[in-house]
Amino acid sequence: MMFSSKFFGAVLAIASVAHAADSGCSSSSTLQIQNQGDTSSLQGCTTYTGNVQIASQTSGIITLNGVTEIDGDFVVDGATNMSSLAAPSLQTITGKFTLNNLQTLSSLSMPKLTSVGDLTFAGLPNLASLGFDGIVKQCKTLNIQNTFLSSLNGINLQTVNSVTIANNRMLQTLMFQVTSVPQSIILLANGDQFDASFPNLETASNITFRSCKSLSIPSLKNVTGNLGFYENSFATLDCANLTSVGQTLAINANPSLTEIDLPILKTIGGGFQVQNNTKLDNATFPAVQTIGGALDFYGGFNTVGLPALKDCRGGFNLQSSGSVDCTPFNNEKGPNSVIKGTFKCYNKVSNPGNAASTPSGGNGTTTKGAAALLSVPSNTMLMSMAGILAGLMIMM
Ligand SMILES: *[C@@H]1O[C@H](CO)[C@@H](O)[C@H](O)[C@H]1NC(C)=O
Ligand SMILES: *[C@@H]1O[C@H](CO)[C@@H](O)[C@H](O)[C@H]1NC(C)=O
Ligand SMILES: *[C@@H]1O[C@H](CO)[C@@H](O)[C@H](O)[C@H]1NC(C)=O
Ligand SMILES: *[C@@H]1O[C@H](CO)[C@@H](O)[C@H](O)[C@H]1NC(C)=O
Ligand SMILES: *[C@@H]1O[C@H](CO)[C@@H](O)[C@H](O)[C@H]1NC(C)=O
Ligand SMILES: *[C@@H]1O[C@H](CO)[C@@H](O)[C@H](O)[C@H]1NC(C)=O
Ligand SMILES: CC(=O)N[C@H]1CO[C@H](CO)[C@@H](O)[C@@H]1O
Repeated sequence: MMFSSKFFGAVLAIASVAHAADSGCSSSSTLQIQNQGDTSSLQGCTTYTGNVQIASQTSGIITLNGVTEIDGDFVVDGATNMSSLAAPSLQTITGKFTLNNLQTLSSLSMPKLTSVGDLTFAGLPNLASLGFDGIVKQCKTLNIQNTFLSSLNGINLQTVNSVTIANNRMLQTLMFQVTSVPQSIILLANGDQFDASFPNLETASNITFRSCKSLSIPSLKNVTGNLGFYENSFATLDCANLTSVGQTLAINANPSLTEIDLPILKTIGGGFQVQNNTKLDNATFPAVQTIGGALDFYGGFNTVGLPALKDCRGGFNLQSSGSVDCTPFNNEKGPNSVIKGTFKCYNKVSNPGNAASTPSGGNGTTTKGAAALLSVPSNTMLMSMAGILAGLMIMM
């Protein structure tokens, strides 16, 4: 084979361009982009090592051509006049990917993006869709707040450490395949029909679900920290596989809730709250044995059942405007019995409230307990001392 010198010349020219660009493919100082011209320094780089920032005065359309990986942070903050952002070849951002306070951004196109370090999108009132056609599957933290997004199509995480999705008023659906979230999941104040689904989620540290219309967490087994359901509009709360909550379990102010199914929940390490769910008639937890903190229930219940309860280490407050039967709980109170802390059980209360409130107009009993003394691990010596002290307190 023969090559013309003209051909070789062209090859050399391309090589030297590539070489020149290579030397600019890494920097310890942040690369500032103020207009489309400034993106040319990324164009010849397959991987750019360093942080890239689009300046706040940037306007119009910005396209990052060529680059497939940013090994660093990519931040766009306060560029209120930037309308469109594209990166046709970008697959990976290893650090932060932040889009913050971009008032006119209406188009985002990153069709090859699959992996991001920490994704934070906030204050994007005109961004209706993500433009991640390649589907982002990996992300350490995901935080999306105050956007116009109507779907998270383009994100389907197999692994993530924490998820916060809040105040996205157009967002009506979310489904993630994750099985374990080592830190937290927080979903709050999204669309009025917001349907959240975690079909494979088995464990997480802290979980808050607030103002969801429907929720599916069929595989959830353990929450090691807090688990809270607040102001949701679903009628049934179903956690068929949940066995333990490490800290507080709260089911509060869910106005449509009529049924709770936690059939195998056994252990709650902290407090247990079922409060102000105005349509909930029956709060029965067939398998709950241990409550490490206080039980604090109030509402309109006619039935409250804790048939397996063996150890409630904190106080017990049950106030109902309905006709709950306090007899089984009355029989379980006392420093050496099941319910160790301060005990209140009242029915027909006109305005039922939490443990700190004094029930009015109802019928029931209050018994001071020794909860404060029992925060130390149980041991017979301490238990009997607590018993004596509790006795003394009642005598005084
Ligand atoms: C956006 O454009 C408007 C009108 O041209 C200008 O007044 C404003 O300063 C620009 N904002 C930024 C952050 O550059
Ligand atoms: C879980 O929530 C508790 C209480 O807010 C907090 O102290 C703890 O750090 C959280 N854990 C994680 C892993 O986020
Ligand atoms: C619940 O747990 C059981 C036993 O581990 C398992 O067979 C079942 O598939 C789980 N259900 C869901 C929906 O994950
Ligand atoms: C009870 O829940 C409703 C929402 O269902 C809320 O508006 C109200 O403030 C709550 N009241 C108390 C005393 O928590
Ligand atoms: C209350 O709920 C439990 C568990 O779901 C059920 O077994 C029981 O029959 C219900 N009681 C009433 C009075 O509805
Ligand atoms: C309060 O409870 C006692 C004992 O269960 C019962 O005898 C009494 O009738 C009740 N009073 C009211 C007002 O419900
Ligand atoms: C840490 C913790 O509480 N682990 C429990 C998770 O749930 C399984 C049953 O599904 C228990 O066996 C673990 O002890």
